[in-house]
Amino acid sequence: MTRGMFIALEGGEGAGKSTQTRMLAAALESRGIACVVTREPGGTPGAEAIRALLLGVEGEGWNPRAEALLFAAARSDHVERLIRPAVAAGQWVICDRFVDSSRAYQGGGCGLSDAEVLDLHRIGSQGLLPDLTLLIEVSPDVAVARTRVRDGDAPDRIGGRDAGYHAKVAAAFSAMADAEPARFRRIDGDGTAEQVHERIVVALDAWLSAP
Ligand code: T5A
Repeated sequence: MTRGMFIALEGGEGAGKSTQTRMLAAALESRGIACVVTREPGGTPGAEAIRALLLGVEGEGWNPRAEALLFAAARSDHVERLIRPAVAAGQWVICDRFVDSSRAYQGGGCGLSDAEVLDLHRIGSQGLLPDLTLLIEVSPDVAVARTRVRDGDAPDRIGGRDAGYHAKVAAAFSAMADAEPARFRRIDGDGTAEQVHERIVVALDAWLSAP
């Protein structure tokens, strides 16, 4: 059996990752490629329980190091129980956010070093990286308009942080894509969902046309 593929979609709030994750999986399934669609934080019962701890707005929240540890713990369970077995079984795993979100949010946004975040990932998930990371980038005003339509005035604990925080997150994602061009593909997320989907299909051409 051939090994599957692990694709992560990344980007800031309202970039359209969840929408594009669903559209990509449907397009792959229509080509006969078996897909597993999942998300972070979450994807397994244990990781979903940690998600509720991280994103719920009750209580006083977490300091940046505790937050990073919780994301890493959720990811460890997700990788061990879902992602690695699915890829080993020949499936394509399409994941809405992965470790680069920790590097951007807990690193770029909260001030942990990239080395610290990657150390946690090495311990928790043996440093697993996606085969391909699609970074969806939208202008800040588009992101705000989209999240407002979806969340109204009730964002989650991290989505509700201020514009300065989200600008640091976007800059961190951009720097990662520049530093790792072999793994990242930058996708312009402005325009309709269908237009963005077409850009993703083009970016995947090399993998889809492989024998
Ligand atoms: N986090 C996560 C960390 O801090 N560290 C980590 O390690 C990880 C994994 C997760 C939060 O946790 C943080 C990041 C996040 O703050 P979440 O609820 O899972 O939060 O949601 P997000 O991933 O943040 O989802 P977003 O808010 O970023 O939205 P998406 O998935 O990018 O966007 P989507 O597809 O839900 O679309 C948003 C709205 O826009 C519409 C959709 O219909 C929806 O209403 N839309 C479009 N409208 C017009 N044109 C398009 N092209 C559109 N695409 C989507």
